[in-house]
Amino acid sequence: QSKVEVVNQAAIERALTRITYEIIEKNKGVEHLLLAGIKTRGVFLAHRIAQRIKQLEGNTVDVLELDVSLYRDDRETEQNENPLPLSDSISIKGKKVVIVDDVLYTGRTIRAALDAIIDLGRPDKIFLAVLIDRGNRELPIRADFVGKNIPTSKEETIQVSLKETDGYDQVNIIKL
Ligand code: 3GP
Ligand code: 5GP
Ligand code: MG
Repeated sequence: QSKVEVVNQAAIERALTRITYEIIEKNKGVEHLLLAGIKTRGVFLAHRIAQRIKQLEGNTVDVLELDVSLYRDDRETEQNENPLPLSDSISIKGKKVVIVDDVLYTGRTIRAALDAIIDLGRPDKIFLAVLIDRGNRELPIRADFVGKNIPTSKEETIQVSLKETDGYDQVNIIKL
């Protein structure tokens, strides 16, 4: 097994800063913006983008925490679990939602996230921001904002470590 660092802490910070500028530019500001982080690391990345928006624009943008495991088409789920992943009281209607995740791979997680969000209301628009796009899509899904494209084979995985969950920021390719 080999482990190679592909993105260091400074590069992660810069990528998030660039993505934040891109989001602000694409939306012509941050009005009606809502960040939807996908658990676990997507939530922390969404909070970091929200912090940057606050610094740059002065506005507070809500961060919704999405748990899409119940919406996946390739996972067994308990029928009586609460299907609503919403951390209550945030309205989706008329919002420009930016889904935030750490790694984009087959696209099935994002498809599930779209289902989850649309179940909650009708947003004006949905964007996708990811820290790493590792390729190998199985669905017609693409990201609007990408930190870094890292083409991988099926034998490789991307290890994303973040301060909030792992104590440090780093992205590695793990080869089995
Ligand atoms: P995350 O919730 O912080 O994103 O899927 C559970 C965790 O395992 C995820 O953490 C993800 O980062 C990590 N993981 C590493 N490799 C893979 C992989 O190939 N597929 C999936 N689904 N998750 C992976
Ligand atoms: P997808 O549904 O696009 O195949 O995978 C996206 C989700 O699975 C992401 O939320 C991510 O956490 C996880 N995932 C898939 N492949 C990897 C990977 O190589 N590394 C990490 N860290 N997560 C992955
Ligand atoms: Mg993830």
